[in-house]
Amino acid sequence: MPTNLPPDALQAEKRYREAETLEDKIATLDEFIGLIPKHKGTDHLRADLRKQLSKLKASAQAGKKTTRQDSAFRIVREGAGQVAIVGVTNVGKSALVAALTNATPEVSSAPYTTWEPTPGMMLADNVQIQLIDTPPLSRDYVEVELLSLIRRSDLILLVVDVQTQPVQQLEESIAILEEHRIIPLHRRDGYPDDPRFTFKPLLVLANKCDDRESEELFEILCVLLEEKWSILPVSATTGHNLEQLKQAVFDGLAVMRVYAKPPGKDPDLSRPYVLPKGSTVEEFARKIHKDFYDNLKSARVWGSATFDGQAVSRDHVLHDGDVVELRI
Ligand SMILES: Nc1nc2c(ncn2[C@@H]2O[C@H](COP(=O)(O)OP(=O)(O)OP(=O)(O)O)[C@@H](O)[C@H]2O)c(=O)[nH]1
Ligand SMILES: [Mg+2]
Repeated sequence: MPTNLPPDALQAEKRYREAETLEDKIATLDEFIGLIPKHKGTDHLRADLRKQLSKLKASAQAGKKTTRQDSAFRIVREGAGQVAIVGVTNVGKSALVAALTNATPEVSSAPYTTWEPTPGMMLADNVQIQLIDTPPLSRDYVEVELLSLIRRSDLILLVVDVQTQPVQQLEESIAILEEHRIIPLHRRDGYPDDPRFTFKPLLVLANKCDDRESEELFEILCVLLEEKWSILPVSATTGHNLEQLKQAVFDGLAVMRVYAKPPGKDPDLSRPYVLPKGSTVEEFARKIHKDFYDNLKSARVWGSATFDGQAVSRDHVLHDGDVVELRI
C-alpha cells in the first residue's frame, strides 16, 4: 500500500484490513476508496480496489439468502470520530451516554440491561463526536459483533464503577478485549507487529465518583493500579468531570479543528473542519472540495504560521484552531 496516502485514507485502509464480516469489509472498503485522492498516481490503486469491492459485493449478493438483515451493531460513522463505551454490567455506560449525548438508552440497576448498541452525538466544544453505548462485556457470553464494533471504533472508553471492585472490573474487561486481540495502545510494545492485533487508544472512566467518599475510593484505585492508565474520575449522576471527559475524548481522537476563511470575509468559527492531527493545507483543501485540491493557487494561515495571514505552501502542516484562506 503506498504510504503517501493522506492520514484519513490510511486510517480507513486500516479499518478495512481489520474488518471481519463481509458487510464490514464492503462498508470500510467503500469508505477507503472515497478517501483516496484522485490523480494519476493513484489510478491503479483505485482500479484494483474497485475490483475488490465489486467481488465483495458479488459474494454478498450470492450469500444474501443466508445472511442476516442489517445488524444493530453496524453503526454508520458520524461526526469527528466513533467512540465505544465498554465495560462490565452496571458500571453506568448507558447513564454516561444519556448524560453526554442526545441519546436515551435505558438505565437500570438490574444487570444486563443493554442488549444492543445505541449511538448518540456528543458536542465537545464545537465538534460533534459519536459515542456508542454497548452491551456489557461478559465472560459468559462474548458477542462477536460487539468486538467487531469495538475494533472499528477510533477510541475506547472503558467504564468501571469506583464503588464496586473497580480493579477487578478493569482487569476483567481488558482480559476479554485482549483475548480477542484488542490491545490498549500503550501496551503496543509488548506485542509483535502482527496485523491480527488491533491497538486502540483507551481511556478508563472511574464512574460513580459522586462525592468525597467516592473520591477517596478513586484515590485508592489509583494506588492499587500497577500500570499507568489514562484514567478520569467521573459521575454520570452529578455530572462531575463531564466537561474534562469531553476534552479527553477530543484529545484521544487525535484530530484538530481548522476553520475556512473565504477571501475578504471572516471565518465561521462555529463550523470547524475536523482533520487528523498533522494534516496539511492540501488535505484541508481536499476536505472542503475537490476543486480546491485540484486548483489550489495559494493559501494563507492565521495561527500556526509565523505571522498572521502568512502565505504558506500546500504541504504546510496545520494545527488545532488554525484559520485558512484558500484561493483557486
Ligand atoms: N451513584 C451513581 N449511580 C450511577 C451512576 N451512573 C449510573 N449509575 C447507576 O448504576 C446503575 C447501572 O447504570 P447503567 O447505565 O444502566 O449501567 P450499564 O453499564 O449501562 O449496565 P448494562 O447495560 O447492564 O451493561 C443504575 O442504577 C444507574 O442509575 C453514577 O454516576 N453514580
Ligand atoms: Mg447499559
